[in-house]
Amino acid sequence: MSIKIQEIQDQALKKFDSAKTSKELYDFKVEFLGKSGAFTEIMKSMKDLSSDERPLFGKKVNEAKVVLEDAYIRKERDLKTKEINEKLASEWLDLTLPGPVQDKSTQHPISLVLNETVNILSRLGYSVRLGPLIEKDFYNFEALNIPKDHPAREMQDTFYVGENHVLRTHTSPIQIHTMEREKPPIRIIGPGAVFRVDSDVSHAPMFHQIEALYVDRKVSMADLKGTIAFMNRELFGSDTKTRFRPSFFPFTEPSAEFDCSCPFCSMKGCRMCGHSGWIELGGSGLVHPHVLKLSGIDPMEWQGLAFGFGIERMSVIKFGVDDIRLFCENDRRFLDQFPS
Ligand code: FA5
Repeated sequence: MSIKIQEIQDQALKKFDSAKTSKELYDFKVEFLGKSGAFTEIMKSMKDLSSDERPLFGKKVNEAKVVLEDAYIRKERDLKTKEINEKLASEWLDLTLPGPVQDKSTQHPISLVLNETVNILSRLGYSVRLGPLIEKDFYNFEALNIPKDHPAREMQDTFYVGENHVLRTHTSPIQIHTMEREKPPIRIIGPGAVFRVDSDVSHAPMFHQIEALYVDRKVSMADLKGTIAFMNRELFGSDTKTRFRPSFFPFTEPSAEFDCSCPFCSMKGCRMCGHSGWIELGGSGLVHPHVLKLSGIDPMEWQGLAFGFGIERMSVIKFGVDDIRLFCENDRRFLDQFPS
């Protein structure tokens, strides 16, 4: 019997030694030491032995098992080390290789022009104020001298939010919020999104405006014209001309729309300026005395100038984009062309 045990042990050691992978080694372990392995089989023959022989037999089997367990652990450790080394050798990383190209983000063209315009007006002493996108009817219209049923409400197709609230149709309500909260002299700009029921190549349902308001003693149309002409020259180049056309806004008196000379054709006339040589930018005027009074400011002591313009229009001129709707489509092929 002892010879048989020795034979199995030798056989197992040989197989363990020949194993090339941990998996193969494990299979050999099962073959000899597993539940139905060679040692379990040989233990079955114990019943044929005399009671004197049995303890010695059991001892020999256990000794052989210990030898094999030790051999298994050693071989398994060697194979694992070998496998890790092979893996490290085949999967080595060249840290000197260039990394994957990162998608770099760019600023949205509207943000670029908005920030640039805010910077220009900041240099003239204007500081930023913001207002809510959903406005009370009062701030969007009535406080701006546009009472209910006034025909001027038709000028701006409005998205209504319930009875008394609207998505603001312009940034002019920021004028009112500021005059209610602050005492003159006031010199503020209010940038932000505005909404109108409007959509074609030069009109979007959501677009951006910047409002400017300056309230002080002896503010005149000369201040208004000088400020807007300066802003246009800074934005579009020193040879840019500015034109004012008499117009009507219920919250300013007198009122004027302002245009800049077309930079695409040097005022010869082209598709971008509708062959007129001029591109419309926004509305302006001296704050109506009634609006000052409604906001608690004495029009006999203080005067104000105000203007508001569309950032998308400015961006069209700045970047030569001829369809305003491209600005809100979020197409990376379009957006990636702008500087970061
Ligand atoms: C106003 O919104 C006045 N609140 C401006 C103002 C402020 C006048 C202060 C006097 C004093 P208007 O509706 O004209 O005015 O719009 C101003 C500018 O916004 C337009 O000249 C144009 O540049 C831009 N704009 C108007 N509608 C759209 C639109 N649907 N899509 C893109 N830009 C638009």
